Amino acid sequence: MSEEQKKGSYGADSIQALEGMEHVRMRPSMYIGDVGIRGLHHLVYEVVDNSIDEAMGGYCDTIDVWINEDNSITVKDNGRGIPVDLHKKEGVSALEVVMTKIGAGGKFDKDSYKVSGGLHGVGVSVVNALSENLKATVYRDGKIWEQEYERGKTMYPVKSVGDTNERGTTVTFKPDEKIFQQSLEYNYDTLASRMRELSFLNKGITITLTDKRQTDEKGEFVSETFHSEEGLKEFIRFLDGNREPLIADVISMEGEKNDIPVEVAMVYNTSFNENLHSYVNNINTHEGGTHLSGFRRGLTTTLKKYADASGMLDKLKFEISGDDFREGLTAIISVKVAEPQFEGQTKTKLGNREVTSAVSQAVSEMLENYLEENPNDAKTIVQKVILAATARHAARKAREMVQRKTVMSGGGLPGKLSDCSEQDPAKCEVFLVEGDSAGGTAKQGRDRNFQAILPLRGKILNVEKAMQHKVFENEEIRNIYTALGVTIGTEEDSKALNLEKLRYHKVVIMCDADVDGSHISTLILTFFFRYMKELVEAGYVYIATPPLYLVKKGAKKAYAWTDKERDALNAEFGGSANIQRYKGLGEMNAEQLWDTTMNPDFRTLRQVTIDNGTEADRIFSMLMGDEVPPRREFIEKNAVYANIDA
Ligand code: 0RA
Repeated sequence: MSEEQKKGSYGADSIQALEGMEHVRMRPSMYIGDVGIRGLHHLVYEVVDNSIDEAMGGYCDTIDVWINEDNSITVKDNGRGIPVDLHKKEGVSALEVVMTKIGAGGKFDKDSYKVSGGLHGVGVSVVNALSENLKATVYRDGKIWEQEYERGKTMYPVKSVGDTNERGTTVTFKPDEKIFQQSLEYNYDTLASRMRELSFLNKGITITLTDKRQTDEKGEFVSETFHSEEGLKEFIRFLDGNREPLIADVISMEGEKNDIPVEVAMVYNTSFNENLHSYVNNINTHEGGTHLSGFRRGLTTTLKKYADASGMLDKLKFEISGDDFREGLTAIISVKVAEPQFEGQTKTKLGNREVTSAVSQAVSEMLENYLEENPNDAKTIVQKVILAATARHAARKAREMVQRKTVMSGGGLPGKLSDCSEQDPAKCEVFLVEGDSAGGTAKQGRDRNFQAILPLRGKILNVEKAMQHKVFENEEIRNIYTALGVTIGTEEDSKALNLEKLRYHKVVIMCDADVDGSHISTLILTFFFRYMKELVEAGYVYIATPPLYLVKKGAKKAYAWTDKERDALNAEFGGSANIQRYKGLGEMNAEQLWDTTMNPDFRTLRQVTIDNGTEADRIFSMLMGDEVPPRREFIEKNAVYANIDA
């Protein structure tokens, strides 16, 4: 350490580092996406990703994560430990450079390229900048080293605080309340899903998550350990646990094509849905991209070739489309790309051209082998494809009908829709309301300038269990398409949605606040998730939250959304208030519905987001599948949307 460093005066490089950290604090969203719940959790992923990198290099096999009592987070690994020796160019320890210099992350070892590294590999220094305090402890070369920071500023030079036989890195950080103003509270389930996902994507690593804020029946901290020996194969079994498999095995491959590591696992089930999940460097690429195109191409060409050669298609009177090969398919594609180019609205679409052929080749080889070695499964799959093609043929008419109706604007709106007068979609809302009577109340209560009402009859179709043509033939569902003004895609990709003519930027599901109501919301959400995913991804779907109680005493009157609120109001009114439990929207009059649930000044709308696509998929297949017990338990225990609502 130079004299200058000891005195704490900064060299030119340190000043630059400081400016970088200041920039992160001034524009946090540029680095972590947002400063809400999502961004808060992102900090953990960023730190864990560094340890995952170390594990992928083969230097580490155990990662422990704790949610501490004060909502700070500790991440510990048994890797090599971040180097603490002097970084020549920066004039401070390498640890300090990693922690305080934006983008310093992987500069040390060029040989093992960074393939993980947070949303876009922003690095742990970003977490440091956004933390009230952070402490790094390094176990390396027989010593324990330590350094602390406050809001990214170094508190003291790296110091040795003891001896050790261990190796590794431990980071503890507390997110800064000045930055994360919405909430500082970590959600155990959210972190657990991500840790589970990481363990499937990086087989062999053991990740433990422990919540020091909660204890179980035995008085022990809530904790789970995630470890997968079979990686994606196990991931598929986990995802498809609630579906009936069509073939016994999960088909999988792992290898390298043109220097791109490619892993694929897939299975067919008896459902009618396509579930493709793709990852680049452990990041879920919601918008797909070149690796997904490669998968589709490899799958279609190989299966088509096999089916043609088998003679099974000889009597078929129509063409088989790409969609048909993917009905009832669940697949995961995971690639590692050295310099990923992310595109698209949410920057989760892979752009690197070279990846398409790498994945396509890998998939073709894997499938060719499999089909050859498993002729019975091959036959079952081709039969399923033929069935899908036949149904699609039947669906064509139904789809054309929806299309014709939606293409005509204005005149073709459903009779049941009470539209609003405003024309600008950005200002318009539509409420999907359970039942005609609640629909009537909503119609009276609304502000007709910008709020439209579409009543839906009873339970809408469970699209999870219906073939596509049944979905497009369903009247309630057709009404949703026409009311929203969205058109559906081509035959090649029948579910691709065109949002250009979307008539409302808020689509609000409004159901009773009871088990039946949440079942209906779930049915509607399932439809949106499977058929209008783009709408959800764009953030246009919301859930209304009607109150559970009306608490009245004399002239005093207030609403409560929870039992706790109810009791608090009762106490506030001096006790023995008159308490009315709303069993459904129908029990509210128009004014009450407006005051509590529809008036933008007072209502709470819950925006539906898909934070974790694979988890949402699993939950919908569970909620809407054949197994009744897990569904009942889940619906009764949780608000249905608990796990997909950010
Ligand atoms: C660069 C070089 C070396 C280790 C690491 C980074 C490293 C970073 C993190 C972040 C969390 N855990 C980590 N573990 C290791 C080591 C270079 C060497 O020892 O030769």
